[in-house]
Amino acid sequence: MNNSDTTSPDYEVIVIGAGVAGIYQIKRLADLGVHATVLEADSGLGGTWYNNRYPGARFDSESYTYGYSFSKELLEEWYWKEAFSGQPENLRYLNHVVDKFDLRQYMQFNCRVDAAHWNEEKTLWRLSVCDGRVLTCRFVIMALGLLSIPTLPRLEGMSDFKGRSFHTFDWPHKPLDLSDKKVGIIGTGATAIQVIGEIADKVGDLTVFQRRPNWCAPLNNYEINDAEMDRIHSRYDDIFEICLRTPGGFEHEPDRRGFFEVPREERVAMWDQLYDEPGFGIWLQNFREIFTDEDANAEFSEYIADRIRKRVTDPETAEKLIPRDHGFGVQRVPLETNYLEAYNQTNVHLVDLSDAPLDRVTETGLRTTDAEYDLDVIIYATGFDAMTGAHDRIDIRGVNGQKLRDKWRDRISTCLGVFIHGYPNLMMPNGPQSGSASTNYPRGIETGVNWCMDFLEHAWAHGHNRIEVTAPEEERWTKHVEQMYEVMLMRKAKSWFTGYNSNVEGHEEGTIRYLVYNGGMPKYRKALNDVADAGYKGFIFSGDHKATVDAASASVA
Ligand code: NA7
Repeated sequence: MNNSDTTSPDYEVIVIGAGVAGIYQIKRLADLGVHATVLEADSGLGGTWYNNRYPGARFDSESYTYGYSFSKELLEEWYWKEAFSGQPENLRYLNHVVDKFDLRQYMQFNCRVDAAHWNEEKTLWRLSVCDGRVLTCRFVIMALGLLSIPTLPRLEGMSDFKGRSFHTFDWPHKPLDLSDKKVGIIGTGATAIQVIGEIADKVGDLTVFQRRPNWCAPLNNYEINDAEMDRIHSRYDDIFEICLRTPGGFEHEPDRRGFFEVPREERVAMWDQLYDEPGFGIWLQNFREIFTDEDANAEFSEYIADRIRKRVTDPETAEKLIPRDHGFGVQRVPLETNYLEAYNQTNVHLVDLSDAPLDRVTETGLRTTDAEYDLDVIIYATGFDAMTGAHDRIDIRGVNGQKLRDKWRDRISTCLGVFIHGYPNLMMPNGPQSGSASTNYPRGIETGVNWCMDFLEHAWAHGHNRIEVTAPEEERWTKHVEQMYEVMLMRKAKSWFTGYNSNVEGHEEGTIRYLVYNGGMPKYRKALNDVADAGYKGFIFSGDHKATVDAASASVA
């Protein structure tokens, strides 16, 4: 179908991406009877959980707080098997959701969108798909994922390597036997920390190439039996109610007592308890000063450093695993299983790249400035072009042909992380500067999608075919997001939270990119609601377009 030369678009809404956000987004559109489709670049649904098939890939969120909350029936019939469920089960869950609600009919796979151009005259978007089609729609919804564009190091010789090498995001879908292999892994972020803990005792030999260590804490995963799952089922209302009121969208609530008002022994007793508990409690149930006060952060970081010293047998290795350039929690905290203990195994070696950086990839392995390492497999656990990377890969052009890539080159600006001035009818339920990145992701997604749907229903009910945020309203939000970084210790961190990526031009050290809304979920939701309650003040509506909202026309008119 291609009627792009008429003013009636092929679809009312096109959703780009069939990950966790895209699935819920199309569910809401389908329920309303909106003529919509999802274009997905991969050959299956699931986004992050479709791609990241590396050993050890699993939730850091409690499984039962990660699942969708929109359907009681879905909640009741699904039995999570682990507190922090692994990738295969997570993908099975998402497929179950899609089949249960018959959503596959709206999804088109192997459909990478290469370009999205706004046509002002016809008030529609024209999308170029990799299969050669041009599809038009009134509204485009970007559900592209936060971490969907993997980045490789800029090293010489990468194509010379004769063994197997891949980014963790592209881990082979077919089983890979590493039992007698010499494996090298570059990176010690959240991904590498999961991989290393999982494969250390399953590979012949493992060499970890660490440029900077990362603070981490135990995941403390456990199996959930049916009886426990039944108890969880009975608590779901409470669980989601708590997730709604906590900044991170988890059950973990920050300790609101003043750090220095609580005696040191009491602080330590609390940390001892949190360290042994499952999940992000050690990060998010801690004192709030951990995020804002240098002294409080330093004291707690030293506590975690001691934990590392206790768990890693060789003192020299332990010291190398302790971060010196940032405190605990100012970068995204990886949760681990057996990560530190892996370094006590004789087949696991730590190469500290701060002494001798990587020089190049050779035919037989990796070379640093002072040694050569023979390897059969190289795993690049080197991170992502976070949050804006997937937008940058699409040639998005708004009013007057302005490229989004150019607009965002020096400064990312959005309204609520959802709208961008100059890009009418384009929405991002989980975009940069939205509440999703710093929260339990699906909780942020449901909030974002619900708000977008309310906005669309408002537009359809009033016959508006064009919505655009004003420049001042965008500036108001962007400044607010930027100002919030001022009190956070994380503003100094070299992490994807500040837009740092040494492998992407322009994102290297020294450039801070304000990608994350740091106010927490309740404040973010209030900001969204305030805009809606004010009748979407700060937005320009126009036209008297009558949407093709078949089933919905009665309910929204
Ligand atoms: P991260 O957290 O961005 O980690 C990437 C890691 O790779 C980090 O340790 C980097 O060191 C290292 N890296 C990147 N490039 C190089 C080069 N060229 N040489 C050596 N080391 C390098 O990505 P993850 O995939 O681990 O985690 C991303 C998110 O996924 C995570 O936050 C969760 O939300 C899920 P650096 O620190 O830059 O020195």
